[in-house]
Amino acid sequence: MELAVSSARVSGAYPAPEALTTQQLVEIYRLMFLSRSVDDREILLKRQQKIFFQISAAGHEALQVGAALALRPGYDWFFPYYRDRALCLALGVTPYEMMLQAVGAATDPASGGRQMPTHWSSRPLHIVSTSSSTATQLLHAVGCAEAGRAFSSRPETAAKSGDDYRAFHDVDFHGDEVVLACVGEGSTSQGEFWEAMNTASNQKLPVIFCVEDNGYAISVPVEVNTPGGNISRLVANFPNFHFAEVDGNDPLACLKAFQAAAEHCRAGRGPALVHGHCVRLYSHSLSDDDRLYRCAAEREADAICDPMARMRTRLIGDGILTAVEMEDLERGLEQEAAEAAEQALKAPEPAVEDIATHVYSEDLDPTSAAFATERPQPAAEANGAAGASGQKATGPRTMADLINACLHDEMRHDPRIVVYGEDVADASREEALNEVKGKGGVFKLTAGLQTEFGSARVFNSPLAEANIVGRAVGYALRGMKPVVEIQFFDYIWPAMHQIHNELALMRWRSNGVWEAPAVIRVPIGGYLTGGAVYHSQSGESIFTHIPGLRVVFPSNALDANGLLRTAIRCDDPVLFLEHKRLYRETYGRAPYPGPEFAIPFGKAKVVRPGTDITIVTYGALVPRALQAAQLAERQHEIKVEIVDLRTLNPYDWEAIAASVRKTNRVIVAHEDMISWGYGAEIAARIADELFDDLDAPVRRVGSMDTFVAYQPKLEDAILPQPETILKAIVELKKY
Ligand SMILES: Cc1ncc(C[n+]2csc(CCOP(=O)(O)OP(=O)(O)O)c2C)c(N)n1
Ligand SMILES: [Mg+2]
Repeated sequence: MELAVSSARVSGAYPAPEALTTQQLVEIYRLMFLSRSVDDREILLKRQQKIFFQISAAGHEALQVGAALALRPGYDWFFPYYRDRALCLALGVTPYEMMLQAVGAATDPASGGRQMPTHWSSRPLHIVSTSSSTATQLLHAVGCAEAGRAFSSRPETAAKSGDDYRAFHDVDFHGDEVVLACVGEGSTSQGEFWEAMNTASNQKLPVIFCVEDNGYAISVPVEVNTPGGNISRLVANFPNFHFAEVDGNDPLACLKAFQAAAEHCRAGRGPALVHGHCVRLYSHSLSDDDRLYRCAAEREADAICDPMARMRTRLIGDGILTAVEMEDLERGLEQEAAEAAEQALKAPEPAVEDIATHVYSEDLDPTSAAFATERPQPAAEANGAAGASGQKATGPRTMADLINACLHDEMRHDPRIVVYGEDVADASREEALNEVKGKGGVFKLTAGLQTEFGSARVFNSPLAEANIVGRAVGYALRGMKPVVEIQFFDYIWPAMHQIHNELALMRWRSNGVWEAPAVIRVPIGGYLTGGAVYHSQSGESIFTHIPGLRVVFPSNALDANGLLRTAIRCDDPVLFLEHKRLYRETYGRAPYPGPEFAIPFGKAKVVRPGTDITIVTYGALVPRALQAAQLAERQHEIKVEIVDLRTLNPYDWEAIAASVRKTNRVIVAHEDMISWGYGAEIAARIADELFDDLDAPVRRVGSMDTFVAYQPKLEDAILPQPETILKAIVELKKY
């Protein structure tokens, strides 16, 4: 009998268990045994210190092969977790490819030696890059399903465009595609599991959640993670779901369960959850020893359930294979795993010079001249544009107006944009819009978008920040452009895990195969008189510390418009910080600059020329520094030059250096706390690289090292004021 992994897959999904051919039955066993063989070979390599980490699928093979064979690689979409070796083998990843990752080879197709073994990724098979974080992938799966639905219902969305990120994103989609998302039972305790269930249920998305329940999360037994010890019972009331609880040691029962789940999803009836009870035959990983926390009897009971033994007995018992044929098959598979390892050990190691490749897009550089259309259009040309209310745009407009106008223009320009977040829609109950004006964001920045572009493109999310960003990752990796809103910077923290470990990392960890170029708009900052602790926070340096994430912080209406356009059209994830106090200030208003106005990232602006002292700043400190500079000139005849950075990552080092070389004195000023703030990095670099140009120490101005208080007197004292900056100017000039 001739057997090969690829032959299992050419026909797409397998038929129902009753209709399986003997070859297909053997193939199921072959895949299971191959998975175990690769695990065992890796364990050997780890003990020989030829690889550096090992985690196995032992005991999960039946469940995983059943899932894979019910679905179609390269057609359906897959969000596995680290234990899904048998799943990935059955989808078409080869043992050699797995071994390449185990040895950390340059040619490891999943990550180029960047990720641990079993952190899967294959674009041709639609296996999306897996992180080590438990349950984050479930929200990506939801966003992926939403993107598939968007492409299917609006196929024109898939069209390419030469002038933005779309040039680099081939889109493929099928109206009946299904998304599989796998997770361990312990990880269902994560909020992201519940947030994913929420949206999948509400939107009837074709997502199959596969809970691989081996009864343990490292050393923590299921009843500690799951009240009552059974996740199926807890989720049973989610609407629109198909639920199945299955013996995860029986591959045919599993295949059947996943086939029924897929049918439910493909028919558009909603998501499914297949809860498979399986066994963890080895310890959690090779770094764990389960004899430290599991009784011998319990471990022995699991060993008896080994799915491999059951399927072997069945194939021999039913006369499908003789004992000798079985023996030949198994030795052949062990040999295959051994040869894959041997080959992989000869593979080239990654080059140190390539370490920084794929932190950001290699295709589209947002600092490039392509984004330098900075000269605003003459007013007459620009007058045709409409903002939220559809009125003609003339005269100076606020930052809020010009951000809103940019969102309108870009949504017209690019059908792949979706806008969602908390309260961003005009009204979720559309019929209300016959009677009322609509909300459009707590700051009205998204006003009128739903009314113009419809509820499929502009909608409210659940009140869950990880949900917002996690889904954005899923949308973006399919080639859509989510432009989402976190309502206040103060509440970005539940999304931090998704931003840090997923959004910003997707491209680098997959060695450039996947990317998630979403835009997150976030109102930030204080000076609100009463904004207090939870509506005044800054903290931009926490995000500039994340490789892969662009961080933008405009100080005026025109910059906000042009930089938001670049953020949306570029191919990197962008955190777009909008200072709430600047939204409607008289300072920095500007006429509408037209629908093609863009400003490249990394280009600072000298907003006030001077010769005596440089102030490097951004955001709400720009108008405050300007006030201080005027006072310094009037009262002390000190001529201050102000450099508005505009983007914080990348930042314009050349502009800083040119100014410091001219003035020889520099203050770095920001609203955020001084200690560990953004200014610390800039000040350190100036001290390091421009030491010979300095006539005085580098001075920093920022807020006190506290949160912002409610009482206006305290707020004034905590945040830097023009007088604070003036004091620093005068002191620095004395050197
Ligand atoms: C967010 C997060 N927290 C903690 C960990 C460390 N960790 C890795 S696996 C694991 C247990 C997962 O158990 P379960 O979900 O049941 O999956 P299993 O390993 O049993 O298949 C933990 C705590 C992690 N990887 N990610
Ligand atoms: Mg578990």
